[in-house]
Amino acid sequence: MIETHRHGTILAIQIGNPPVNALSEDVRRGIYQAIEAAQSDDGISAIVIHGAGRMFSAGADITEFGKPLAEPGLAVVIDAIEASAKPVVAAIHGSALGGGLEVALGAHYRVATASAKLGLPEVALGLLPGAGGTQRLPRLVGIPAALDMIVLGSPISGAKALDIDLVDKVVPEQRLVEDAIAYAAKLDRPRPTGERAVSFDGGEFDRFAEQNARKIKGLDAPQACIEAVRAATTLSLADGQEKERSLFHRLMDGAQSKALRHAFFAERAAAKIDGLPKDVALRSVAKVGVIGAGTMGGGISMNFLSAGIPVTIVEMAEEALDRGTGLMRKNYEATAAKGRMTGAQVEGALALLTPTLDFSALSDCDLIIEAVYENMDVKKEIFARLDGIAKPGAILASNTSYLSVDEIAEVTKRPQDVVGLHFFSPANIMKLVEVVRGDKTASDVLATGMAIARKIGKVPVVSGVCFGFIGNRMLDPRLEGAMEMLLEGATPDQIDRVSVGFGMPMGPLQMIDLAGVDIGWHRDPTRIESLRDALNALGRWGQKAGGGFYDYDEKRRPLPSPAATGIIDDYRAKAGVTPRAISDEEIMVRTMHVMVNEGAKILSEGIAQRASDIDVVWIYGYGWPRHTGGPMFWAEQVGLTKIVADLERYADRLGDDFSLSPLLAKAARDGRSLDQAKAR
Ligand code: TC6
Repeated sequence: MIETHRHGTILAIQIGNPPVNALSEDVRRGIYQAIEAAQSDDGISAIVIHGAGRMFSAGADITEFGKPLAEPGLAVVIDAIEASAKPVVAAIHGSALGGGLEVALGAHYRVATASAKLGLPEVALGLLPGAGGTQRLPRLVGIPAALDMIVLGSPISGAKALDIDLVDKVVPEQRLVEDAIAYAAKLDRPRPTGERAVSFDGGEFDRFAEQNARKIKGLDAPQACIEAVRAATTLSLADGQEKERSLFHRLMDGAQSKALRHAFFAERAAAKIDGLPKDVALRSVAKVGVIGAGTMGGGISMNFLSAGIPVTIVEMAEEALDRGTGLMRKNYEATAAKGRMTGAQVEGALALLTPTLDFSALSDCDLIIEAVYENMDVKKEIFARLDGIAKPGAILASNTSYLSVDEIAEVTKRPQDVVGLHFFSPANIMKLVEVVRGDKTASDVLATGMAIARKIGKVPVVSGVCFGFIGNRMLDPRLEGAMEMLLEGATPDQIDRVSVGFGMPMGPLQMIDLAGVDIGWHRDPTRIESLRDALNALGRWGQKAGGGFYDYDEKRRPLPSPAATGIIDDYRAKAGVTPRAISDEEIMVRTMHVMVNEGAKILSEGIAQRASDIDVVWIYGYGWPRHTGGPMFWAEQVGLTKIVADLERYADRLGDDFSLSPLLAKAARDGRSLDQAKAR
């Protein structure tokens, strides 16, 4: 775990705890003992702390959270580092995150590689840096930079860290330890961070709060982080740390941190595929083909281009191709205008794009993704053609959001090479990809699908084949519940407010307005059989048409719509429904609990491998509030018994299609989690 090496009079303490050098109990004890021993060793003049392997350290061992803390605690270790009578240098490569960066802040000097990542991401886990970070960082870099790093959790590079005086020297990676030792050899005294004063003018906190109000609203951890940093401006290091500790424990015991830590591990668990050998060899993907230059095809292509992978995009007509590539350029330029890309990067990405009308240009692609509209016949025709031209071993993927990947695969002579890669709209931004495992999908195709999705910065989740896969299948009862309650007397605003109040980016009806009220429906005014038909017949197709359930202002904010209300009232009257008052509780059950019920079915059928995969789908695909952990984690926190009781109470309003998931009922009855109930 901890190795020490002598280089003349310099002691190098090496942290070696793969894969991320987490500061587990043995690591903490090892560092502490090495620092203490060095104090009385006359042969040592200075100390260097560095990490073995990929990084300095990713911080506290998160798997130890929630258990009784084994001594020495991290704060004690870091205080010992700072109290060292011999100068201590932290030598940083890879990542120094959370407790890892706090160790470096306790050191007296810091050297880093230019590409190293330094950050305090605890806030993403619903915590604050609880080992002195909120007190030491402001003393080194000032309040504005400290607030950015601590409250927003944004990491910075070694090069940027040099600019803001967080590190003292930038050195090349291959000479990191050597240069740090040479640097340490020239130091003659320690320089404790805690003895520095914080410089500030008092206005920093208000300015920060004003600029970031939206990002931190309703979240416990950012508020506590601000309070802790504020303490650094008035209290001594020791008193500030006391304050920091009490805030840390309050967060650690709270529901939000528990959920956020769940989300962290859920995301990593999703990367693991049942029944797949861990060392399965991946297929190489050096060139990608995309069929369809619509919004989806264009968005999908951008992900690969941005990752430096060439894309051939195919359309049927010149006009559609030009429109699609034009939109990609526009999106890239908008990103550049926000300062997130340089002009050269935009041109570099677009230079990797080959637009063509020639289908056979796909013949040298390693991965071909079909992204045309949802129609089984069209998809079958495309896959049959693809089978004729794709090179042997190419992966043939469909971006279908509902249809059977197995049925699509059947039209080819290579069903083992077919997989679903379901991106979420807007595909260049949303992080989720459902990787759909067909009956015959080969292991290496599935593993490559997961790996390539990660390579382009996505969060992939494996789904089995069913109508709508994990995400959209759960969306259906949610949207249906919302539509029915409209008919029964609720207003769009009343329904959506419950979801938005819960923390969703938008309610179910706002979501339909965004996707298009007419998507999957018809616009024929002579066939009005549902509320949606009635809206479509009068041109209320959603945001794209200026309005659907809502009207929209120039900033695309939803406003109550007299026109939509008129259509709804009219349809309700024609349907002979007498409106009634609908409570927020009923809305909750009919838009959220029904999703949990569907999720439990998805789990019991093996469509999702584990409950937490469903959470990842909803967090990354639909903006489910991460601080509640995702729908299945949330349900388990509310209590499955309560979820079931609520569903049963409203059973007669849930429609004929509703049935309680036997797995959900069993888990509730036995007091077990859904995964446990499934395993039995
Ligand atoms: C803190 O420090 C608080 C201090 C106050 C104390 C009082 N602990 O992400 P990867 C595991 S809070 C335990 O796939 P990458 C991870 O689960 C901490 N385990 O790798 C996975 O395990 P699996 C603040 C950890 O190269 C494996 O390591 N720090 C930890 O894509 C590989 O991880 C953070 O929040 C950990 N701290 O990314 C940083 N970190 O293979 C959290 C990772 O069994 N970590 N694991 O599934 C990260 O952001 C990333 O892991 C990374 C490496 C950027 C360091």
